Amino acid sequence: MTPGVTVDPTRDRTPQPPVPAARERTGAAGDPRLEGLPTRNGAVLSWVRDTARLTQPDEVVWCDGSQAEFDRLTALMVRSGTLVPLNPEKRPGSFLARSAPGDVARVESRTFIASRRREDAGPTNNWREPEALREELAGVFAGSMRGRTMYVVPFSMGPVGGPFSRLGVQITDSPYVVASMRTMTRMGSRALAAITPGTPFVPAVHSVGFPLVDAIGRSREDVPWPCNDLKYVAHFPETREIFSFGSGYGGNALLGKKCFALRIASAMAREEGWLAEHMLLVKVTSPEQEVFHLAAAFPSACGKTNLAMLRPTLPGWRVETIGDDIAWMHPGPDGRLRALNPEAGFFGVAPGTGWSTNSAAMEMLREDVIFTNVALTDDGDVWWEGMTDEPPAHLTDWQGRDWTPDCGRPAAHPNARFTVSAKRCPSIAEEIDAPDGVPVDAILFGGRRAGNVPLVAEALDWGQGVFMGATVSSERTAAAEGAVGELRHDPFAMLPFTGYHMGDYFAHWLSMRDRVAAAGLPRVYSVNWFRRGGDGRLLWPGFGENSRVVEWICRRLEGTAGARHTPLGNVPADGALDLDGLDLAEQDVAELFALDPAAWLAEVDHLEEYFARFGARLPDEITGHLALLRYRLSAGQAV
Ligand code: OXD
Ligand code: MN
Repeated sequence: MTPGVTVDPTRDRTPQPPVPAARERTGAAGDPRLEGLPTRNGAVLSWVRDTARLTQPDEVVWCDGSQAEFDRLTALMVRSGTLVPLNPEKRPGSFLARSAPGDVARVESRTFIASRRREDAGPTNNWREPEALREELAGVFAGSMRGRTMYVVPFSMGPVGGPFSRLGVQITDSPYVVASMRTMTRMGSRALAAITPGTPFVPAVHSVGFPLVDAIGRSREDVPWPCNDLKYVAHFPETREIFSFGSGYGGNALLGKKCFALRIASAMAREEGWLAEHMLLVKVTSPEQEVFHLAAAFPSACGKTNLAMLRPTLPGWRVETIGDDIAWMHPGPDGRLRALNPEAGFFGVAPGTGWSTNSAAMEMLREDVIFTNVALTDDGDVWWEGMTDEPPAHLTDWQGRDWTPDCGRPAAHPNARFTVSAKRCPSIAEEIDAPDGVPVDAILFGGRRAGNVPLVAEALDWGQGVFMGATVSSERTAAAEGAVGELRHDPFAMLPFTGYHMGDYFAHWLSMRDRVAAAGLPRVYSVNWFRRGGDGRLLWPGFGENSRVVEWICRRLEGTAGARHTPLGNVPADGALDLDGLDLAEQDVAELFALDPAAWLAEVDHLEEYFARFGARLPDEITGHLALLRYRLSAGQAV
């Protein structure tokens, strides 16, 4: 299938711009002249021209991904007030951006999946009829870039030219997005050169929706963080296209990330027999120099970056980082499931990241970082809750207001972020650039659960593992809109990121059993670092101590660690989890694995109700696992 060549017929009905479009290099009125343009790919050129005709920018700039281009853009944003340069002695090469207060997180309520049939988007997505949505989008994008520059940003998800890599081109009117895409993807001339005529690419159109000139030519001043109250994050998985309007923030605007690498890629993966997942990826080396690769799915802001950059407290163990958010997993020619991180940088949650919780991340953030919505110190550095135990006496908060520790407001927004190249990470594994990825030995599913879910449990087989993924739920965090703390089902941590029907997604996961040799299938585990005791205290110290759970998993893979059966899967046998040197009461250890059948039976009831939403598309095997769990809980049986 060749995406990106479709010219939306609704665009032709849009009134032609009163101002000349696409001056720079593209000739008058967006008419492409081939000489001087960095590509001769007609599909790219006509799509760029059509988008320029619709959005009516003052000029079009083709991005090459160079340092000089990045420096030009950051200088421009410093002049416009979008970026505050940080003190070069404290934080070299780094900047602070403050977003508009209404543009601080992913907007799930305005995230759309447009498939011809409503049932193909399923009950967990906001469905739109594709032609109606195209028409609506043509309306909002018409003239949306007036007075601005339109940037054309070619990028590759995965190393350019790799067998599992995919290409995209984002059009955007936000220089912040261009600079961030350069960090987060392989962006620029090499990616564009790889999009030869006929090569599929995902076209992604983005506008902050704040034109500087209106339809009758009146101008207005720009603002440091332009955006629009009306937002769309729209996906067309069948034609593999993305449109995003009204937000300049994170996953709404850096379209290679959630939009392409998860929502569109999950639909591609289903068609083509692979998996696009919301997972971190690490390489673990044991004291005996055995290497294991683990992929782990957690809902947003549940400590993925911390696990991805784990510094084990157990002597002799080493964890290297391959990815912190997304893994693409393909059946490899070696009969294994091979995973790659399609991104090239980290867009991590800053609050909660500190020297005592994630020292690798703190080292990574020493230079060349764009921070968004963190607080500014009086000496031109950054601060956020959790960075140090003692807050500074005075700060400028994420909205530019004076802040003191007793003012009753957080200094950084809870979803404040850093954007930094993976190359800056001290624990980065060289395999981040391996075009064919790494073989996956184990997959972990986790959530933020105060009760019920044990510290770790091992699935007996792939089917039970898929059931574990399907039953993930987690207390809500600040990464998306909604009430923080409320429990929500988040199957495979993919609830906001699956580009098609969730029931079909479960079935696709089950089908991987037929695509990967039995011996090559990863083992599956559920983990929960967030269990609380009856008194509300977190029972597990987490962070570096999670290496103890990682050790047990690796020893299970080797076949040397003991386990005992429970209705939820295998948990460590007495003494099999190394707790040496941890000041953990026996009672707390028991509570970490406690299984209250009544509470679990209530959870099974909730799951049954939740799964009923998927109707006939829920695989029988999932229903079977739920029934089996109910039976084992009521019969007081082990697995
Ligand atoms: C993220 C998210 O930004 O999951 O990674 O929300
Ligand atoms: Mn994420």
